Amino acid sequence: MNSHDYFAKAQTIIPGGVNSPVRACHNVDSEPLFIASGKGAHITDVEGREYIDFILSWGPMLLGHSHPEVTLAIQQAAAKGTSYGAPCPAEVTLAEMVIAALPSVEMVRMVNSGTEATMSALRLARAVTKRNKFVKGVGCYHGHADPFLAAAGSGLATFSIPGTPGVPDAVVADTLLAPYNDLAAMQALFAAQGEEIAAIIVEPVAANMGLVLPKAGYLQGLRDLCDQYGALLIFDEVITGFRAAYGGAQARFGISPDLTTFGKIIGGGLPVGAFGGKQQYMRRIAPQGDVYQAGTLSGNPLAMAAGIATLSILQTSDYAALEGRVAAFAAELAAVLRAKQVPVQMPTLASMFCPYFSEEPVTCFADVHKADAALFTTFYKQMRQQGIFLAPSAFETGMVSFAHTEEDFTRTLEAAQQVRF
Ligand code: KE4
Repeated sequence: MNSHDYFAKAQTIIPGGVNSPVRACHNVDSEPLFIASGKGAHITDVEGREYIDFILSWGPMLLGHSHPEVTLAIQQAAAKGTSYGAPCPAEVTLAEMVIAALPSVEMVRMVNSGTEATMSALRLARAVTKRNKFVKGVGCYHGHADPFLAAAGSGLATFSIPGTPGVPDAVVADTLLAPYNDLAAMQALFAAQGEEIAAIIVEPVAANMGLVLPKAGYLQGLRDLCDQYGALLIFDEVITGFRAAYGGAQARFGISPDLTTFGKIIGGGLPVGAFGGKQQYMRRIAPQGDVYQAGTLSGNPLAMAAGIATLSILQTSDYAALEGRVAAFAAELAAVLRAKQVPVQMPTLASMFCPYFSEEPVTCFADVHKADAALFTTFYKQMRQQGIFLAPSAFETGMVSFAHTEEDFTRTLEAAQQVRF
C-alpha cells in the first residue's frame, strides 16, 4: 500500500485519517505521507522514498531519529517491563536532570504530553493565587485543554469566546487574550484586571505561528507585571525547552519564570510532558499538597529512559555550533528564494527557522496573516517532491537536529533552487 491508500483507509476509521490535525496537510493542499522509518535527519515513507526531515516530530527529535543510544535505552527498559504504576528510579533521574538544567525549576512533575503540562500548570497557578483569570498571547499555542482554546471576543472585548465547539463559554470566560509581543496591551489588561489575574502563560519564543522572536524587553515586561500584580509567569517551553538552549529560552533571555512547562525533547520521542517551578508552588501539587493532578503513565519507565538518554547526550552537545550552521543555512535559503523575486523573511533561533513569504518582518500573529500562504504551499509541494520534508503549515517552525549534515543543507538549497513560483 502507498500513502494514498493508507490515507484512504485511515480516513474511514480515524477522524481525518490522522491522530493530530496538522498532520493531515490540509494547510498545504496535500495528502500526508505515511512514514515507515526514520534514521538521523532522514525519514522514509511507505513507498521507500527518503526525505530530509525538518519536522522532527514537531520538535522532539533534536538528536535525529532512532539515535542508537536512545534506542538502546528504550529497548533495555522495555525488556524489564513497560509500566509499573509505582515509582521507579528513572523518574528521579530525569527530574534531577531537568532541575539541574533550569535554576528556576526546583521541583517537577512528569506528565504525558505538553497539553497535560500546561493544563496542570494553569490549575496550580489558579490555586496558588486564588484567582481564575489568566492571559495567553494571541497566536501562541499551549495544547488543546479547554481553557486555552479561546478566540478573541468581539471588538475591544478582552474576554474570549470558545475557539472550538465543545468548549463552554464559561470555561473561556476567564481566558484573557493579548497580542504576543505587545507589552502595552498586556500592561493595559493588568491595569484594568490585574488583581484578578492568576497567571500569564507565554511561549518565550512563539513557535506556533511560524517563528516569532520576543521583542527586546517583552519577556522582562511580563516578569515585571507578574511581580507587580502577584500573578505567576508560566513559560511554556514545550518546544523551546532544551532546544533554544540546554537551559531553554529562559536561559537565553535571562528571565526566571515561576512555572515552566515541558514536552517533546524531554521524552526523546516518547510521550512525556512535565511542569515544574519553585518549591513554594510545586509542593501544592497532590499528594504533597491539595491541588489534584494525576496520570496512569506519568513517569513511564520507557519514556523516562528515552528522556534520560536524550538529555545525557544534549548536556555535552554544541548548541552554539548547531545554531551557527542553521543560521548560515537559513540565510542561504532566504537568498535562493529572494533571487526568485519572492518576498521572504527568515527568522531563526537556535536550531529553528521559518520561511515567511512576506515583505515585512513578522513580529505578531497579525503579521503572520500578511504572509502569502499560496507561495508557502507552492514551496512546500515542490520541496516535498524533491525529497525535503517541511512542516505542512506556514504556522509551524522548521526544526533542525544535530544529525543534519552540510550535505543535507546543500541538498535542501539545491531543491529550493529548482522551485518555480
Ligand atoms: P502536546 O499536547 O501536543 O504534546 O503539546 C501541546 C503544546 C504545548 N505547548 C506548545 C508550545 C506546543 O508547541 C505544543 C504542541 N505543539 C504542536 C506543534 N507546534 C504539536 C503538533 C500537533 O499538534 O500535532
